[in-house]
Amino acid sequence: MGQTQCYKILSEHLVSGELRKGESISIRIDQTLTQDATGTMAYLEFESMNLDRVKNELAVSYVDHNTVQVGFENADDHEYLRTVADRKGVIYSRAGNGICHQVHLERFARPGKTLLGSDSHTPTAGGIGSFAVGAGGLDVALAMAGKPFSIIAPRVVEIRLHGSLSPFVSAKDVILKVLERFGVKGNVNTVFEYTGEGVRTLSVPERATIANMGAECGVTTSLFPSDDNTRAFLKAQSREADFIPISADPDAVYDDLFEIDLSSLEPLAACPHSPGNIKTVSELEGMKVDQVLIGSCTNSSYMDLKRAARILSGHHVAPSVSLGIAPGSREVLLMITEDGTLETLIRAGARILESACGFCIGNHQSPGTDSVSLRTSNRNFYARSGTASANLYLVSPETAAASAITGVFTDPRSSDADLSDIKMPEKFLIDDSMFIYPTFSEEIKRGPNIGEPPENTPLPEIVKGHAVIKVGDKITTDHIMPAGARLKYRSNIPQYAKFVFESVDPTFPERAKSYKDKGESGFIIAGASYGQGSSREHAAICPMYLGIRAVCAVSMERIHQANLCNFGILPLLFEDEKDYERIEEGDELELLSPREALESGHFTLRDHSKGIDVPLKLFASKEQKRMLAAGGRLNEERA
Ligand code: MIC
Ligand code: SF4
Repeated sequence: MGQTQCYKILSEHLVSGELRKGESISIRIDQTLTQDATGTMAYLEFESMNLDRVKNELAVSYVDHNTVQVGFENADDHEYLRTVADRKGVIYSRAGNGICHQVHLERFARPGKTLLGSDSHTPTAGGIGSFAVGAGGLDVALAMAGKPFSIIAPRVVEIRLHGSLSPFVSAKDVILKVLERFGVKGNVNTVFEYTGEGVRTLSVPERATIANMGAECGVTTSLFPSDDNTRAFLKAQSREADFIPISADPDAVYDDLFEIDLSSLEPLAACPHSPGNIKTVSELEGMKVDQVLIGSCTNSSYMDLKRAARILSGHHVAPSVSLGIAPGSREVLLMITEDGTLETLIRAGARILESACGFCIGNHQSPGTDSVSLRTSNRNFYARSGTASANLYLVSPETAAASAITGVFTDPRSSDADLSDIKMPEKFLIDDSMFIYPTFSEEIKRGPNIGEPPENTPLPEIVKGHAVIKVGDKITTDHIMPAGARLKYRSNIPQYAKFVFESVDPTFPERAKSYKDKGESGFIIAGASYGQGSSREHAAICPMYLGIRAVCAVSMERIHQANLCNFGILPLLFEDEKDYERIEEGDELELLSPREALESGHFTLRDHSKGIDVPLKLFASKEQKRMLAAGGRLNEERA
C-alpha cells in the first residue's frame, strides 16, 4: 500500500509511538519559528530551561505583530527578542523584514522538513512541502531545546485539484471553497494533502495561500507536493540546493477525498463573522464597501500585489473607500518598488502600510462603526478588527482591488485588466540584511514590561469552585484573549489577564480573581469548538493566572487543548453534549477524585447547585496527563 506525503515525512521524523492513525506520536522538529507576540513568552520559557543555546537545526525569531509601538512596551519586547536571540543562537528577523510566514517561505522553509511555529498559520510552509505545524510558545521552546513534539497521527484527506483557474479567480477562492466544504470545526487531527494535475498549475506562493488558511479549518497542517514548481521557486530564491522532490505514492490511501475543478471555481467571500461562512461574490455584488485591505500572511506575495495593482491601474479608489496595502515582506516591497507596481498603487490612492501583521490582528486600521471591510487576510472573527460592529469579508486580492475602485462588492471578472502575463518571477530580489545572525555576545535586555512565565500549582486533591463563565459555540482565542490594543501586554501576564474574555464579559477577570482569592478552582463551561483560531498560549496562561483549573466543553481545538495541558488546566469534554445545557454560570462545581480521574480519563463533575453528576472525558496523551498532574509542563521541566 502506497504512502501519503504526510506519513512519509512523519515516518522520517518519528521519535516515539506507533505511526498509526489516532495514536499519539512524537516527532523530531527540524526548524522553529516564533513571532514577537508569542515569542517573548516562548523565549522566557526557553530561558527557564537553563540551556546555553537552541538545539534544533534552525530557529528564527520574527518581529511582525507588534510594530505599531504606541508606548515603550513593543520596543522593549523587540530589544529583549533581539538580545535573547543573539545569546541563544536564534536568527533574528527585524521589524520591517516582513510577516513570519511569508519571510520563512521565501528564505528558510524546505520540503520534507518539519517546522514548528508559535503561530497558527505556520502551515503556510506546507505550500513548499514542509510539514509545518502551529503550536503554543512552550511547545516551540521545548522544540528549540531539542525535545520532540507530540501530535496525534492524523487522518489524511486528499484534496484533488483538476483543471486550472480562470482569469480573476485565484488561490484564495480555492481555500474558501475548501472552507465551504469542511467548515471551521470538526477537523482536528486531520491533514489536508493536495494532489491532482491542478496542483501543477499553482506556484508555491499560491499553494502557500491555500495551506495558510487550512488553519481556519482547524487541521494540523496542509501539504503540497514538492515538484518542479517548488524547484523553480527555490531557484528564484537562490536556494535550489534546498530542493528535494517529495509527493504521495500514486497508490496512497486516504481517509477522505474532496475534488475541486479549478476551472469551474468563481470568486468567493467569507462573510461575517467566520472564515467558514462562504458566499459567492456575485451574491454580494452591489453591497457598499467602506474599507479594503490587501496584505497579511495569506495574500501579500509579489504576484498578489501585482495583480491587484494591474486591476487598479488607471483607476482611483472610490471616494468612500479607504484602501490599505501591506506587502508581506521586505522582499515583496523591494520588488514592487523596483518594477513600478508601488507607484501604480500609490497613484490609485492606496495607503501603503508596513510589511507586518498590522490590520489583520486589529493593531491598526480598525474600520468605522457598522462598516463593511474587505480583506485578503484569513480571519474575520467577531471584534478582531478592533471594531465590534464592523462586518469583515475575506476575499482575494482581485476582488478587493475591483471593489476598491467601485466602492461596492464587485466581481473582479468584470475588470478589463489583462493579468495573463503575471507569473512568478524567475528571480526574486534577495536582500537578507534585515536578518541578524547570532554572535552569542549580547547581554539580554529586559524592560519593565518583560515579566516571568507564571507558575501553576500541581493538581490539588480537591478541585472545587464555581462556573466562572458559560460561553457558547465557536469561542475563538480572540474572544478569550483580545489582541489589537491589548497586544502589547503579551509579555506581562498580570496586566494582560485583566482583559480575558473582554469582548464576551469584561467582568470575568474580577470574578475569577475573587474566587481564586478564596482558594477556589475556577471552571469555564463552553460549547463546541472552544479555542479555535490562534496558537496564543496566553488564552491558557491568563485564565490559569486567574485560577481556572478546568475547561468543560462540548469540543475543543487541537492547539488550544495542548496549551491548556501545558499550563495545567484540565481540557474536559462532556460525555453527553446535552449536559452542557444543564450547567449554568455561577453553579458550584466539583471534580470528584481528580487525581484518580486523571489516570482513567473519566471525570465526574458534581454540580452542587443543581444536585446532578455529569460525566466528562479527558483525551490526553500520557505526557499531557503528567503535565496536568504537575500543574503544567514548566513545573515538570523544572522538577
Ligand atoms: C493571529 O493570527 O491570531 C495571530 C496573532 O497570528 C496568532 C498568534 C498570536 O496570538 O500571537 C496565531 O494565529 O497563532
Ligand atoms: Fe499575522 Fe494575521 Fe498572519 Fe496572524 S494571521 S500571522 S496576525 S498576518
